[in-house]
Amino acid sequence: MGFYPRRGRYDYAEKSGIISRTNFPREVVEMKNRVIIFTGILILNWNLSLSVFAATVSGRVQFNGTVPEPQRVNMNADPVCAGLHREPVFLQEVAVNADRTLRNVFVYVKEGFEGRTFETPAAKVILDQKGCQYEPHVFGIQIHQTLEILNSDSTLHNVHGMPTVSKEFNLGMPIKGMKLTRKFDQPEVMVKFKCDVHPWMRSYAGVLTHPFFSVTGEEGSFEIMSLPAGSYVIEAWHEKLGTQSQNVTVDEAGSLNLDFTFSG
Ligand SMILES: [Cu+2]
Repeated sequence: MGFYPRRGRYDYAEKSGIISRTNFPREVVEMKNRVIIFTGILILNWNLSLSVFAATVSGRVQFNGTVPEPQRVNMNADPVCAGLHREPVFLQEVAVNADRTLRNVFVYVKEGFEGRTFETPAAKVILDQKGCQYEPHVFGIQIHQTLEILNSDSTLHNVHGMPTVSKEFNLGMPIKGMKLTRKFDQPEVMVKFKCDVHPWMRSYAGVLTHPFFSVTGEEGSFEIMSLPAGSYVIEAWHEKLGTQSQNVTVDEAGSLNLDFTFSG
């Protein structure tokens, strides 16, 4: 460790222009190299813990109780909308699959990433107005990520985004093929969208700081992948049946099965 007392001398010599940094004695260079290698290993370990050694939390959302009668949507107020459907259209509020699992449940990490920041995905999220319905009915998006709102119908839609912590917007989209984009600055579960022309149209966005979310579909299943080892609160949200949460701890490369049951 003889270089410590000599360090000041070399610092002085370097600042004075007597020597250049490349003329440092071998032990100083070796020590610097060791620090660089050690830092590199630390960064590598951190990245591995976020990618290779990451867990998956998956499961299903069950519905327990009497399945409500599906509510048929009456689109006669707008003949264009009515003309777009040959088959009856039903509200998507409590959508129970044949195996009694529940669709349109937003499952996400509610707690566990406080103080962490995540890259904004370059991919945009698309909210389509098609057949006078929103597609998707429930979705997730990260803060600052682009939301593209489309009108695929030959009729006027008025998309009314109703966040409470970000800026509300209310925009007429009269032309088929029209697009507009919006971003949310703050996380919020959930942001409601409605159409002021067609009162049956509803959509809900879970706006998060991170990408760890999933929405249940035809099999009522969800999957949250690439979750770093740690302890989290996982919440399941349903627009009519409320929320439920569970505490989980996942280790490196672990997989965890988690089920939720909502009662109707
Ligand atoms: Cu509309």
